[in-house]
Amino acid sequence: MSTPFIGKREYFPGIGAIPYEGIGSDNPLAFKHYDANKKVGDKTMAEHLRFAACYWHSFCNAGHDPFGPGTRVYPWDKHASTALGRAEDKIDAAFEFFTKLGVPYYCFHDIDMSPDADDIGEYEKNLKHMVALAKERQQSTGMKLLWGTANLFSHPRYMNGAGTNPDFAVVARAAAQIKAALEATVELGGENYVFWGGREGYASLHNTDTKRELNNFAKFLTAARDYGRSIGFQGKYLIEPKPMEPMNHQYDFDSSTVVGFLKQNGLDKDFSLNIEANHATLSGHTFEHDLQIASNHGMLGSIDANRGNAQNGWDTDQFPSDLYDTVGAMMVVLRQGGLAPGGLNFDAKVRRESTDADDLFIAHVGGMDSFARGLEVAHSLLNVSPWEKWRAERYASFDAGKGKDFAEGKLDLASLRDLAVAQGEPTQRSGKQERYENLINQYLMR
Ligand code: XLS
Ligand code: CA
Ligand code: CA
Repeated sequence: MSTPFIGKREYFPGIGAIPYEGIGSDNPLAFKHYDANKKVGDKTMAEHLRFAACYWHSFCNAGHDPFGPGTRVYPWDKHASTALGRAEDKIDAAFEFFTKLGVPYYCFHDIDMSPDADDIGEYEKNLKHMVALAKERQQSTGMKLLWGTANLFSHPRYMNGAGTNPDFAVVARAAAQIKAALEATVELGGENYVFWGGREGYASLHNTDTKRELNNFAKFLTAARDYGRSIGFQGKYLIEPKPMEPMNHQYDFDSSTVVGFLKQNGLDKDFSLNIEANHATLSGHTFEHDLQIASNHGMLGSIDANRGNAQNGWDTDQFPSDLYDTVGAMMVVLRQGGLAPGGLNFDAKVRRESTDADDLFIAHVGGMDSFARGLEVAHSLLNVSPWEKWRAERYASFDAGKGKDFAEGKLDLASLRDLAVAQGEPTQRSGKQERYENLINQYLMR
């Protein structure tokens, strides 16, 4: 992370590289917990957390909502007279921001970085041009690409889905974009490639053949996987579950649903999951639940770090600031031995009312600090506190003897019945939930 400002002009004047100042500091533009080189266990914070910033919310979204236009005027949109010129300015702003913030990774959709076009040749040409610039900037700053993806949900042609569209012409059109986005990801050394099935679902069952759409979806993903491998993509493919919004129902509903779909279609070796906090809560789970289920299958690949809003349940994509969430998430990540080659991508946006240039920095600083503190607390809970011992004791009856035989599938129902008779009424065992809740608070406040 050498030069904080590399473009034609500076877009965030007055803001330098964000320093670590520790918890005594009240400087909003300094880290209080995230100290990139600090060791937690055998890895540094930077190695554990693998932070990424995203292109779409921070550089493309000016704060529009269904009731009004954007509230922020972006300086990178003001100078150039062509879409390509504005994209070139935007890439300067993006890399200036990434490097000043000190995140090692970024993520983008094809048309965040490069102007879209209905003509496929023009779209591909634009993307190649922008990817060449991104490559130069990656080389001069040391920034890396956590994942690339294609936006198959914004253009009106995708209103009925992309890979699951009832019209084959749209499926093929979507494939053209995935092909280009995979090539871009390979060219930029992307470590993962994400599929978020934004409109892969339905608005109404009346007109939808779900069996056919799901079969087509599997063929679409298989073709994408094979093409990526054929051009040298060695990273993980990631499906990002979300239960609804924009559709009434989305096929990639939650971790369990996606794991089942991948296994059913022979895709589970190449694909893992990218879990977004706000999508997990939309599906009626907690963030930690969806992380844990993916991890149980060895398929927790990466995380989109954000949070929803308890008052309305929408996909509000707020920056993560809830320490209970980050502790819970990092417990899952640490138990599975880390996230690499995935990372923690801030798929989060500042509020529509947050209109100053420094708000984008403040929001990311808060998210990074929240996960850094979550990491430290989770590490202590797992390695210092009695948490793991208590949890193991709860299941100790399966560690030896007949309980072990049962867990290994060696006991039939009749022998279980005879054992029940011999042992008599089981002794009541408290779940002791409050003891764990108190332990989290105790370590959070240390
Ligand atoms: C939208 C999704 C999207 C994916 C990438 O809700 O979170 O941004 O992460 O297409
Ligand atoms: Ca996301
Ligand atoms: Ca979201």
